[in-house]
Amino acid sequence: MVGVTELGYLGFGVSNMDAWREYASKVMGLEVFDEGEKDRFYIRMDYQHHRITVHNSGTDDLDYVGWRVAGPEEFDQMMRQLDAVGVKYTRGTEADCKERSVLDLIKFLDPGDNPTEIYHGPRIDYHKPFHPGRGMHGRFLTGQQGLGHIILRQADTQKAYRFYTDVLGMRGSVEYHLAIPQIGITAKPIFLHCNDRDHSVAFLGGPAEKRINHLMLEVDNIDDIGQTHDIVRDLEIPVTVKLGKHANDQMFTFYSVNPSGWLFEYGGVGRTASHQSEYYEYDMWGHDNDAPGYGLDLRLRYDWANLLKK
Ligand code: MBD
Ligand code: FE
Repeated sequence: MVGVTELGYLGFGVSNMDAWREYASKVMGLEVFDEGEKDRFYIRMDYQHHRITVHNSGTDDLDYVGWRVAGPEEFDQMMRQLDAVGVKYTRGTEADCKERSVLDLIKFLDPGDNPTEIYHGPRIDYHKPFHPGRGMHGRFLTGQQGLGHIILRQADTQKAYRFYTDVLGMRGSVEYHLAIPQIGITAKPIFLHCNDRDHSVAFLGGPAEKRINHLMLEVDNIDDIGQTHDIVRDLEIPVTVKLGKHANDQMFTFYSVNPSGWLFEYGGVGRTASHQSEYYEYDMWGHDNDAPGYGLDLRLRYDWANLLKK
């Protein structure tokens, strides 16, 4: 049994390419470049040729997710693991590999019908140091921990959990029990890891308009979190979840809306995966809701008014 090793690349489909170029570089501080193709541009976060391809496809959603495996042996074994459970995949052609800048890849749909790719051998441009789209105090934290984490739509979170653990080799569990009194249910989101990043993918459950709820980008310097938050606020970009600290990855983050109407979570200075299951009823602090309607209208933190009632 082999497992994926990192969340390695993403493809976004967007309707407003110019807004995305500005947003990625000037708001989020990412490096943006193109290779003269009219229908796409690339986003860098580190030495990898690109981490994100922004396609002029008009979907305003996640178009595909790329999970890395260590090398050719693991790639072959992963195909056998998919065969064993009857997942139909297509092998990337030479042109597909060139398009993604990888040595080899396969494409298939995950249990939630999210276009998923497994690859090995990303192109690394060590001659081209990462150059942020605006001043940064530190850097994006990627490396062995991949590009960040994503929250994916799944019609059946238990089925998705089984697939990502038993077939893709990830580990994790339900990590929160969050009461939602308005609808009388308890949300039980699942978080999965495949390296030292606390989670690389999570499933909230429940209906969602888009495949992706958010992409989390991690930085290694608290001053970048403050500066990016200032920029977002000054540009009056809606913040959906205010600054706060999660219980699981203990990262100091906030969530704001990107030009496609889904969310970027920006933060860092937390902890790595504990590699043993835990669950929480509350975040550490903060993360109050602000702009509603982006699929994260959850009360995450403890209500300290209870302190006086008891
Ligand atoms: C996360 O990264 C997150 O997005 C939520 C909703 C809860 C815990 C960690
Ligand atoms: Fe998150």
